[in-house]
Amino acid sequence: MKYLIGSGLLLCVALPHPARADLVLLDEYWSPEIAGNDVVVAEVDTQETGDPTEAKFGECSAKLWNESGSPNVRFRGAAPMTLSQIPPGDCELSLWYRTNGWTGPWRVEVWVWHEALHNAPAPAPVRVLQTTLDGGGPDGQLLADDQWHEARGRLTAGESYEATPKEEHMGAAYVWLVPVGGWNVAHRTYIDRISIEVVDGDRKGEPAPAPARRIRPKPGAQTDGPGWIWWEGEDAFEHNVPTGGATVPMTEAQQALLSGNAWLSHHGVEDLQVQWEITVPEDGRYTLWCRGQGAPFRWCWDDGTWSECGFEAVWTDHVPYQDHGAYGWLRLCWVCLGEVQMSRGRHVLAVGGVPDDQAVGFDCWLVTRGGFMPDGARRPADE
Ligand SMILES: [Ca+2]
Ligand SMILES: [Ca+2]
Repeated sequence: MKYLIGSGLLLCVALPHPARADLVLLDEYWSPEIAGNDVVVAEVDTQETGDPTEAKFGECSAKLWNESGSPNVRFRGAAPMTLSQIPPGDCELSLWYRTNGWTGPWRVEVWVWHEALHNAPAPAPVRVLQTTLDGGGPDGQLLADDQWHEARGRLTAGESYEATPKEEHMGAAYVWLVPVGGWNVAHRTYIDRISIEVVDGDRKGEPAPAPARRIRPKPGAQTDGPGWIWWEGEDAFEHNVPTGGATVPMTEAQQALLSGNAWLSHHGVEDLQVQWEITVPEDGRYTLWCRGQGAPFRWCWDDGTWSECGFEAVWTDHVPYQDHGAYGWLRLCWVCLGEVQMSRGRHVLAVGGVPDDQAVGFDCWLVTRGGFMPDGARRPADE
């Protein structure tokens, strides 16, 4: 995984406003990375299933089920924290669950990816915090009444805690649900909002960033202005970008930096392919602009020839988006891709050619017959 490093300029970033004391690790974007012990795991979108009780918070949760084995899953998310914010011994981890059968105790581990630890030839995430959850039943077992319950546990330091820098942001955070017992029990179990609360010590009561909310893509949507068309990266009508991952907005403050409060992004996609569709109201010569995170890509209109936005492309209007510690800032920025003659009617923009190990993000696009001065997520009509 590679990230483009910021320019080194000291940039002022608006502090997220205090909203709650819980640091939310997972809530509306569930990205299972490892699933073991025959468990099947999937992100649940209650807008699609039509059953709002399948999520405890917001509109999405994770669903785990197995006939044999036991539920063992590692989720990957972003890391909206430093370790200094969540000192072991002073913090409790909270997890909401709803199960119709599984009562085995669960251990939860927090793993992080950190550049400073990875001089090894095969770098890997490390375990920094852990706890065994009290599910509310006898001996801490989960309650299998198919109702939502909170399970909690006091976090202690994991094996790599001491060696991990405490003040730098993490590259990614992982939450690993590890069953302690209860094998071969058929069940269906939902998981929602996993968060950390500082319950003791000097940092108790400190505000944590407000968590992101789920934004629904509107494939084919566009905004028309005088001589320009603007559309969102997340509104692609066809793409192979998974939900979740280390680059989705995890906080409300991050969403505020994005046009439409969302982008089409992931920490690396094999053979990325995306298509957007727009309707051009009148013939003309348009200039194409893209707001993304600076990775190289190729693009093509309709069945035309492919053009290259390479490593030498000039990206401007850099806005820090997410601090990845030693990897530097993941940033939002604009690139001008030149002029294109477009006829009135429907056109398809295809993008591919992003290196597989490159974090990728497309926030929004603009074609305009006039000038354009990039200014974050501000549209031409806002000027
Ligand atoms: Ca949720
Ligand atoms: Ca967007």
